Amino acid sequence: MKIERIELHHISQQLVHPFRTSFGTQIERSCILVAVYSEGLIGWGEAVASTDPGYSYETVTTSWHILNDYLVPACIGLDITTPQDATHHFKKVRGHQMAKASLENAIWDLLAKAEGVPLSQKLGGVRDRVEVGVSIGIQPTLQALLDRIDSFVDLGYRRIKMKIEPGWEVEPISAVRARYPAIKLMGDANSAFTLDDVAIFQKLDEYDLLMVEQPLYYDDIYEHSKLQAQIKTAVCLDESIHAPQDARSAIELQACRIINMKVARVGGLTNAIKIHDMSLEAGLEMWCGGMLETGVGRATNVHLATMPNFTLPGDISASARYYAEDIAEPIFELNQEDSTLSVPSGPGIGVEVLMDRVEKVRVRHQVFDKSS
Ligand code: OSB
Ligand code: MG
Repeated sequence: MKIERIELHHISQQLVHPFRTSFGTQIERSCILVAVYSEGLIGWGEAVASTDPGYSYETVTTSWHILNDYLVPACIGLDITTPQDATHHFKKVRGHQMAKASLENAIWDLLAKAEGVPLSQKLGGVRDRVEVGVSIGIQPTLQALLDRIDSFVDLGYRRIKMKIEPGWEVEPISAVRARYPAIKLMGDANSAFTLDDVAIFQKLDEYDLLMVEQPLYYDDIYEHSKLQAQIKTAVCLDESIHAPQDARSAIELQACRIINMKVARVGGLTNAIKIHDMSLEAGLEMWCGGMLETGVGRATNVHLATMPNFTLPGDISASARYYAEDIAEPIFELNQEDSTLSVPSGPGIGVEVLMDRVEKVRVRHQVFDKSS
């Protein structure tokens, strides 16, 4: 298929509830929607970098720059039969995995649509519902935390992730565990601790957590291996895994027992599949992380999570947990009886982007075609 046209839509939407992590509070959520046109079809992908470089060095501005000046010009006019025919040209750019992923994932969607199959089928997915949980930000008080968790448990969520940071760890986790003795519970530190804090994690061993996510430095693998050796709870790596090479290091150093797979963080679905297969072979468990995506990125995640080694519930909550009005339809709703989302069965990612909604929240737009 010839890539005839690519459009970038930078949009900005209000979250229904502020989201506080150890690296900051988000209330306004920006992203770039990437649309790839060929033979009357449109493939969609989402660049998930935030406004600020708090989670990653990438921002919505750097993603725009890398897409606009390098990745999109390298793709326009290409004749492709596989996503790699396009991503091969991304090698000229180091890093910027979120920018790369948005365009690569749009191409996967386009090719799946051309074949008339759901993206999950192209990925070798094995389920039509994926288990999900909810990620809960740091709250002003313990009572506010318990109230917020109650509201999500009432909605049917059966796995709770709490954001933690120094001073907000043992006490809130013990309070939630006391209230919900059997719920699947975990903490995500977003790199807020150091190896000097081992005693805190040894204390957390008492609360039967599914895992602790990214406790240490955001690019570290080695020190996580030192921590994992001293605690019973499984360490899960998020920020530190950017590529299959990082997963290899983590496996060989026994730095974690679980990987949070964010397709955006690893540069797209091709790398996601490689890391999936490496983890399966090494006996590491895996789950699908989230970046507060719109319906486009959420749909990609739901398809990805159908792959066999996604053995733990993902951070892919229902659309209404994030946005009052989403830019794609149908929105994702929680199946309350089993805390799952259903995988769309149509071609590609299986959701339709609502252009009138996109235009309403759009702050920047760029069109590239063969002649430009
Ligand atoms: O660390 O997993 C994270 C959101 C933005 C940036 C980083 C993270 C998160 C989440 C929310 O935890 C996941 C979601 O519900 O999309
Ligand atoms: Mg995380």
